Amino acid sequence: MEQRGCGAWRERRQWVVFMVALVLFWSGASAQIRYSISEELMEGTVVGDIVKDLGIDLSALKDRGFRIVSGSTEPLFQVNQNDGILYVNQKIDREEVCERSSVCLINLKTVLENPLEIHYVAVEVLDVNDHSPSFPETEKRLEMSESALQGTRFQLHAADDPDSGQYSVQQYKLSQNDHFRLEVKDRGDDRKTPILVLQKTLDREALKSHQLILTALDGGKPPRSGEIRITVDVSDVNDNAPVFTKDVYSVLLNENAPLGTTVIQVNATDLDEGSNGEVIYSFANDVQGKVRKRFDLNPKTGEIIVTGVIDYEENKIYELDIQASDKGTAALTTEKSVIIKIVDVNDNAPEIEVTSFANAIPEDSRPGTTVALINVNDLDSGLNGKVLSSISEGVPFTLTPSLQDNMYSVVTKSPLDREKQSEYDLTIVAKDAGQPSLSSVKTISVVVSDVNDNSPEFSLSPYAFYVTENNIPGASVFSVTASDRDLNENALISYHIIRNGGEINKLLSFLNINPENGNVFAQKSFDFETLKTFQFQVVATDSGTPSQSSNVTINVFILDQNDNAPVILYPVSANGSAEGVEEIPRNVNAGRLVTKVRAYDADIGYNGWLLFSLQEVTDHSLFALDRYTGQIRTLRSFTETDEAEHKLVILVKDNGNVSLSATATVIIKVVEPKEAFAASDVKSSVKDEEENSVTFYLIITLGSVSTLFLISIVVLIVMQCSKPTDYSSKYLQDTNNDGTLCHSIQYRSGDKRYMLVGPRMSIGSTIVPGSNGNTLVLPEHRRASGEVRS
Ligand SMILES: *[C@@H]1O[C@H](CO)[C@@H](O)[C@H](O)[C@H]1NC(C)=O
Ligand SMILES: *[C@@H]1O[C@H](CO)[C@@H](O)[C@H](O)[C@H]1NC(C)=O
Ligand SMILES: *[C@@H]1O[C@H](CO)[C@@H](O)[C@H](O)[C@H]1NC(C)=O
Ligand SMILES: *[C@H]1O[C@@H](CO)[C@H](O)[C@@H](O)[C@@H]1NC(C)=O
Repeated sequence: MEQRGCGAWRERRQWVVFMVALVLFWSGASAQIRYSISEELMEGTVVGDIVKDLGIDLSALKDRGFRIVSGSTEPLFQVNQNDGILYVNQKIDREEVCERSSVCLINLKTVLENPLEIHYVAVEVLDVNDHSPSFPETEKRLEMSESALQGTRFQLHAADDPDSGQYSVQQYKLSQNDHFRLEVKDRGDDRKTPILVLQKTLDREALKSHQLILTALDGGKPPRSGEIRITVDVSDVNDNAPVFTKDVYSVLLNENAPLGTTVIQVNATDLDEGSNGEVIYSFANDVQGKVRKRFDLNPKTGEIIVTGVIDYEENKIYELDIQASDKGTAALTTEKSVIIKIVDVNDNAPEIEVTSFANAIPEDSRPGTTVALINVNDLDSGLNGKVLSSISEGVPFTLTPSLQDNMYSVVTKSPLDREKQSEYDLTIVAKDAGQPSLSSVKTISVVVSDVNDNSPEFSLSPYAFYVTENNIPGASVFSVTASDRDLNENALISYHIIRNGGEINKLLSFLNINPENGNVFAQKSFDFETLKTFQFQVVATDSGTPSQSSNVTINVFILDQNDNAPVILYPVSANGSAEGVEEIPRNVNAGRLVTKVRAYDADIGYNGWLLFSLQEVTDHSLFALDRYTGQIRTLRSFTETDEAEHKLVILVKDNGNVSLSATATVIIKVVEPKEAFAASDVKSSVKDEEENSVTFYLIITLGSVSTLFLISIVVLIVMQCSKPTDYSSKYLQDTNNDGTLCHSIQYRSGDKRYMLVGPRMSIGSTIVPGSNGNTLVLPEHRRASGEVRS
């Protein structure tokens, strides 16, 4: 710099010298000359040829002494004594010598002695641009609010330049920027003050500080400059509202979310600084209380948490208006909606409601009859609310969906029968399609009401009753019962006997039936000997409308009682008593048939089974009576000593429980062989005639008895077949070896025991009362005494 400066000055020296203007002022006593030099000339630089200019003889210099009067010890100028040239003795700084005066003149006084001659020389020091403008500081920090208005001014320190005139500060320049421009206030006196003017408002958020460089320039050519770095810090003003980071806040939340669940976190940012940029969150004023009960907003973090029960069924969507405010003194606020969509969870079981219900349905209802209407509801939505309803299996009911949503009818699907099942518990299950699915169950009881669809049923069909003859007139002989599977009056039975005219009607006229209980009364005693069996029908009618009835055939079998005593058929005397006289030849051999007592008993079975015995006899060694046949035979031949007449009293006894008997008296006369023979011929022919008529009579009796027996067998078989299990029946092969009954069949029915008596193998007997069999009613305890009887 100095080198360069030195070179510059050397160049300029010529130019300075060249520029010396010689002004000579001539006055009376002295002349004045004036030189102009630039400041800062090098030591020894020639100012001017002062001697010549003053018109002094050069030779006089040494002789007379020529000097410059100067007060200072170090004079600025010197005169060369040899050639009279004025030169610069030391570097002259104009600013030092003249300070800020506009014309810097240094007045020199030269003295030439002998004679004293005083000359005045003025040297004008001309300014040179040797200083750059400078600012008092190199850096400057300014603070400006971003709210500062356009045109705001800010005065800066002026730059200083010691040079004067045109070399002083002439202009300022501001570095390129958008916001500021420079204004310069000229106060004259070479003093120019720069003023920073805001030409475009500041935005701290855009740029927090602005770096400017202010340059001051002087008027030199080239100009010299000085700089100051200006930093403008923009101070914050709460001019930015918080901004939410998302345009839309939308979130799904499961219902029944536990308390404290974070739903969403909202986030708003504020570009401002400090408290102007500190954001707090809150619910907007229009958020209802019921929403505030369920959600809470953390004012600092913006988290929305669950604080209440979230029920999809109550509210499917929440729209919360949220505010974000900063903490500036005039707080700015932004609102945003947060949409919380509640997701349905399958938390509601379907509900079954029976809206109408017929609690009794007639059993004759046709399939498809509606029994109940049910309404199935599920508060959930979607699959969680989609309900499948079903009815329990195995019942004759089904569910049919109705036109209305969620409505079902319970209808019958097949015919009902109250008698099979009178009540149904229908279990209706409603199940939703959620995962896991929920279901509910409802049971309804359906009662099947009775319809008169069953006719009465007799306990037996046909009935067979065994009635002992000689019953007490007016007493109940037997009873029939019928049952009806229906209910109440449909099952209330009344009985009556069918009387449809004809012969049987006469018989039936003495039979009555109690319409309520089916007891049958006979107004008359039965007589086995006149009527052995008959049949009639009883109708049972229920009281339903229309009523139903059914009939049953009743077979009545009259049982014999031992009410007939044996009747002696032979011998019979003229006056009707059982007496007879037999004559036999004296010479008969032993074993000769004398006669045969014949008897008849109208009863049957044991009651009619006759046994013969000798009640009285004159000589036991002579005659024997066959117990079964009544034949009287000789035991031995007669001897001379035997009497001629013998009397035999024969007891004929039936086998009834209380047996009845008759007696016959036979007088046997022993005659001489010849007359006896003749007599016996006559007798036998008479006897044959008698025998023939008896035989005929017996055939008829036997025929009817066998018919009755056959009927009895058939009836018993039918009874056996129709009720095989109810009776502990068993056939017992009775090998009763008392010699009277060869085979009999005992049949047990209830507490009665029936005995079928088979034909007896009685050789040669004329009257075989039990030969066609009969049915005897033997009470159980009679068995032992039965044996005794024979
Ligand atoms: C909010 O958003 C800003 C800017 O995106 C981010 O820096 C900040 O971490 C977010 N705050 C939260 C709590 O997410
Ligand atoms: C008895 O019942 C039968 C069928 O069970 C019927 O055919 C008959 O006509 C009935 N008799 C009377 C008299 O009602
Ligand atoms: C048989 O007689 C006894 C008493 O002698 C009597 O108790 C019983 O009932 C009678 N049995 C019949 C079937 O008549
Ligand atoms: C018939 O009657 C009985 C009594 O009833 C007599 O005892 C018999 O002698 C009498 N007989 C004759 C043949 O008359």
